[in-house]
Amino acid sequence: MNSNERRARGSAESVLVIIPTYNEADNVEAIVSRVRSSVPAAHVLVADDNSPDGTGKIADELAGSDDHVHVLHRKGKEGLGAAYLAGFAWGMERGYDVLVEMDADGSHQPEQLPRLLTALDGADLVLGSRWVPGGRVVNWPKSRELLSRGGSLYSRTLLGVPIKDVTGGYRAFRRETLEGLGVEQVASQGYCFQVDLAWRTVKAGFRVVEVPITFVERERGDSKMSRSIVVEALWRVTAWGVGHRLGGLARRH
Ligand SMILES: Nc1nc2c(ncn2[C@@H]2O[C@H](COP(=O)(O)OP(=O)(O)OP(=O)(O)O)[C@@H](O)[C@H]2O)c(=O)[nH]1
Ligand SMILES: [Mg+2]
Repeated sequence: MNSNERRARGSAESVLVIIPTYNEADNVEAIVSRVRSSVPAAHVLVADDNSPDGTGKIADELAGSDDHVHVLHRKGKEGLGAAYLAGFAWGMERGYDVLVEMDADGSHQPEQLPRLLTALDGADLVLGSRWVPGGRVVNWPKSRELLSRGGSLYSRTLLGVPIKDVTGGYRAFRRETLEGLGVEQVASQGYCFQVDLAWRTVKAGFRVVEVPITFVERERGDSKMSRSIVVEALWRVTAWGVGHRLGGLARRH
């Protein structure tokens, strides 16, 4: 059944929660079960990049005993952005109405997903936001908070996107939004991937709403955050911002 048929029948929208994983063997089972109990109607897609620690095998076992859980096995580590693009394509081919991004490490609490989905009634993209009133971060050192707040402020100012938490990765997209963005051309990874999608969404004229979330720093497993991810975000956002501003000037003259 495609989304139009589903809508015509008046049934609830179908939701796919995409969870990219790389070496999340200690986290994958807990996050999947928390999503399943928080929003029982939602389906889950684990997009695993052939994790050496066996995350993909655990995900297969979960999928084997629950028809709402699916696994997309990818051949190797290609980054967060590539895993999401493959997950979006998988979900859109199967006609899901709503596609959700969620980290595997528990930072994005599945218990707050209903809040994002409710806000999607009046939006085309909902961002779980740490930096709007009511949003917060648990267990982060001040340095990490400064990096995140600074990254958002820099991107927001340079690109002119009216979003407080533009690097966050807890999001719910309507499928029509993704269809309207030309996501297949997105090459960015990491934080930059999130900025890129948010910026494209704003430029395309879609409605973006931020809802406050409590972001909890990972307790188990290793971070994949690296200096290169931060550097990539910095140079790409700077290049886009300069291009955007020069384009604006050229149009005015
Ligand atoms: N499939 C896939 N998933 C990835 C890749 N890199 C990161 N991830 C996943 O993307 C999510 C976010 O990565 P994290 O390592 O938590 O990055 P972060 O939240 O910036 O860093 P921490 O705050 O230290 O957790 C996690 O679910 C990771 O397993 C990748 O190359 N491929
Ligand atoms: Mg994390």
